[in-house]
Amino acid sequence: MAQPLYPVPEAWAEGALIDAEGYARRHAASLADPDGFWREEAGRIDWIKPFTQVRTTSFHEADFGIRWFEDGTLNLSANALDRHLATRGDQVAILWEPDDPANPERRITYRELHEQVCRFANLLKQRGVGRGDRVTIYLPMVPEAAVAMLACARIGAVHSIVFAGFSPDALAGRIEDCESRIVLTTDEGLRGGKKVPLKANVDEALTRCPAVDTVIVLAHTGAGVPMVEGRDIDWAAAVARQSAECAPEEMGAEDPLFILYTSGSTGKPKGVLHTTGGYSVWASMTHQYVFDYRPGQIYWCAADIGWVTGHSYVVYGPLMNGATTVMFEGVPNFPDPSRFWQVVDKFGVEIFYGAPTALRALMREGDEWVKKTSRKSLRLLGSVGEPINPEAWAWYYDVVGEGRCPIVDTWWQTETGGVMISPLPGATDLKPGSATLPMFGVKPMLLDNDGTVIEGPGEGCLVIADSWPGQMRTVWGDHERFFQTYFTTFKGYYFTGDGCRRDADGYHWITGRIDDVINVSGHRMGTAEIESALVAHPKVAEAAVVGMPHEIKGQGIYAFVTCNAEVEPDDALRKELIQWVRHEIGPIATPDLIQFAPGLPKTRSGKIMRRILRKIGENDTSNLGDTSTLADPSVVDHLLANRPQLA
Ligand code: 6R9
Repeated sequence: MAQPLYPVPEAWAEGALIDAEGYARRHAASLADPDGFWREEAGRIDWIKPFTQVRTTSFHEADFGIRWFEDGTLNLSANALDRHLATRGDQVAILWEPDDPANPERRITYRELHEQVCRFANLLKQRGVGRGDRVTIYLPMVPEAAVAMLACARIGAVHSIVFAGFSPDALAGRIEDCESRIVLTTDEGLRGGKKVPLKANVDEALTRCPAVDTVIVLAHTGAGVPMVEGRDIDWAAAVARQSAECAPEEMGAEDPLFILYTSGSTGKPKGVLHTTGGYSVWASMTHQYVFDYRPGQIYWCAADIGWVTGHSYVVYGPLMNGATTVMFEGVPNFPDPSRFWQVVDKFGVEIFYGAPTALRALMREGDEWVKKTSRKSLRLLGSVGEPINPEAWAWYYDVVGEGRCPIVDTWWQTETGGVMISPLPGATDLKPGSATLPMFGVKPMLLDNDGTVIEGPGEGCLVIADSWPGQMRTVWGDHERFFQTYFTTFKGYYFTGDGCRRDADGYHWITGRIDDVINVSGHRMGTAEIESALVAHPKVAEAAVVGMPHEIKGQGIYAFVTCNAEVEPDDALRKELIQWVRHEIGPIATPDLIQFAPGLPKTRSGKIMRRILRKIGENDTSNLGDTSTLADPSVVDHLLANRPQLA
């Protein structure tokens, strides 16, 4: 099948940091001589003490370990702030756009950001936070979230950001897992005109977390929230008393930088741990090359800091590269579906990086909302979080970008720290829906289920053959789980959990998760987590959750629920279960469909045959495969006859 090809525009080929020839040459060099390549690339960082050892990495059990630049020392906040003061102290570092366009934006220069970070770092120290201590950040998209991250990095504390859309329960679990004693939050969050009771959520979570002795509360909406004497501190008042000087700690390259919890196919979310040196090099390098970034350009990544994209491409990557980074508190369709593009015009955004789910939602509202804005400042568009379907790609390219902006479709994961497979705008001809080619130092490979390497065109399980600097180092508190999860499915390789097709040009087409992880609006969710929330309900006996195609979310959540014997399932219970899951996990886990089922398809040994449920979820019931090994094949007929449809 011939794919449409969008060649690199001439202007990009001429002026870009990396052209096609440069990409091919440097990618080959990065694999042929990784030590030489990374020794040079790491020069982008101001090291306090230079490293002598580039890497000590092995994916094999006998000598398993991942260490980069290990005897070097540095401070990431100094690389994001102090190094810019002499040359761009008065340049805006963070350009903040509030939820409600009637409220004023905020422009924070590098000098101001440096001062705020120092003050906040001193406050953390005063509360007893030091090197290696974990700080839980439960903040909405306000500049203080970036201040808090950088302040942790400055003093060597390890931040763990919990998305401000998560429930008290999810928050409590993450506080407990990393044993943090301190939580940062606001009185309320604000999204699409709706208030989110963040401080109240923290209070509820902390009934389970007695070890937390400090909550720093930023007054954001000004709602008066109750403060617990001795535990809760008013952010502004406490910061005002701090010195504006705070020397950055000298951190080892392999000292922990942050933990970010992410869903896997089994059990509770994993605390993905990233360390300082390799992550800094990776976030900075990928941000610069993927976006062809030049210091001072107005750049907007629309991700929330609660996800890895917000870590690497709202805060760390851009600030290390001297960017003016836009931080948006709101949502794409408030007050109306023009909002993204109005903000682009207001600030003169040159580079916009967003998620396919938002594009699909906006596409449905019609082109007029886009066309009434100018967007003439835009030069480059990016996509992240899930596969972008060709329709959404075409709309992004033709309508939003008016055919003049390349789209970088960036494939990566929380675990990878930064972009792994992506076009470079001056180097790579585009094919809609393909993340195209690997970043420097990345060697993607396809394996079939028994581990045989697939050469040339084909489809299989996507693995990465060798380490890269931004790779996660461990699962917080469970190194064995790290090894088990990523390095045992295919011995000697990092297993991504994604399926992938490679075409005759060597382009990569991510086909989606091949484990029990679903991707809802670009958010990763383990089906097991939703199942365990459902079975925690007193009326539920058993639950199985699968993904289903969803026009806007990419995947929706389809839950099969078996109730306890005495329960008569009805619509009221369906609504109750939906509320229950929202409360247990958060609104992003809201089931789209709940099918009550007297029984689930099980093998004779009692294992749920998820393959069949997935097929029903996909509404692809023509070929359910072999059902003869089921304990009771009639269960399937009942499920098929009663499949609900999306409203
Ligand atoms: C950065 C981020 C990771 C999973 C990943 C894959 C999916 C991300 C993608 C993509 C196709 C892309 N994914 N980017 N699939 N094309 N450009 O999203 O991290 O939240 O950990 O999710 O998202 O399935 O494995 P994370």
